[in-house]
Amino acid sequence: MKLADVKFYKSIWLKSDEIYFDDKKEIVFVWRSNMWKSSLLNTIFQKKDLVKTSSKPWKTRLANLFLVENKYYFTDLPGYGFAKLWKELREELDWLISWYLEERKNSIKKVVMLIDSRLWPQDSDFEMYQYILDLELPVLIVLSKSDRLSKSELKKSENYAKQKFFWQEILPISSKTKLGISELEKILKNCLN
Ligand SMILES: Nc1nc2c(ncn2[C@@H]2O[C@H](COP(=O)(O)OP(=O)(O)OP(=O)(O)O)[C@@H](O)[C@H]2O)c(=O)[nH]1
Ligand SMILES: [Mg+2]
Repeated sequence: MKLADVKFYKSIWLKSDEIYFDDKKEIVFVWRSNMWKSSLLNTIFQKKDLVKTSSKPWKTRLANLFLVENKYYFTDLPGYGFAKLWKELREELDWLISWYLEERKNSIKKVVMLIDSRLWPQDSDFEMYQYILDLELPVLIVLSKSDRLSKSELKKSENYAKQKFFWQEILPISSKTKLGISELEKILKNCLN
C-alpha cells in the first residue's frame, strides 16, 4: 500500500452523512489537541501540508477524511476536552468525536491515540481510552513529542504509559526525527489487510 497515494476526501460535522453507509476500512487519529496528530498524518503521507496544522491548539475542528489509494480512509479528528475553549464549542467537538467513532465503529480498524510523552496522562485521557475500549475498537497508543526527551526520559515515560494503559504496547514517535514512523506504517498497513 502506498500511503503517499492520498487525497483529501471530505470534512464531517455533526449531521447525518453518507459516510455512515460506506464500508471502506478506516484508521482514525484521536487525542487531546496539539498532540501532533495532523503533523503525523502529513509525515506518513509524505506531504508537507495536505493536513492543516498549527502551533496553536484547536486547529482541527471537523472530522477530516483522507482517501488512500481510493480504498481506505485515514481520519484526523479534533482534540477533545480542552478547558480553555468556550463551553459550547468544546461540547460540540466532544460529541463529534464520540458520535463519529460510534457511527463508523464497524469500519474502523485502528484508533491511533497520541499521548504526550512529557505529560502524565490525565483523567480526560483515561475517560477517552475507556470509551474507545468500551466500543471494542482496536487501539494503538503512540507517544508523541519524543524528540523533546532524552533517551532515559523517554524510557521512563514509556514505562509509565504502559502501566497506566494496561500494558498496551506503546510506540514512541516523532514527525521531526521520524522515530517510530516506519514501524507505525507497518502496523497500519497490516491492520488494513
Ligand atoms: N518538535 C516537533 N514538533 C512537532 C512535531 N510534529 C508536530 N509538531 C508541531 O506541533 C504543533 C501542533 O501540531 P498539530 O499536528 O497541528 O497538532 P494536532 O494534534 O493536530 O492539534 P489540533 O488539530 O490543533 O487539535 C505544530 O506547530 C507542529 O509543527 C514533531 O514531531 N516534533
Ligand atoms: Mg490537528
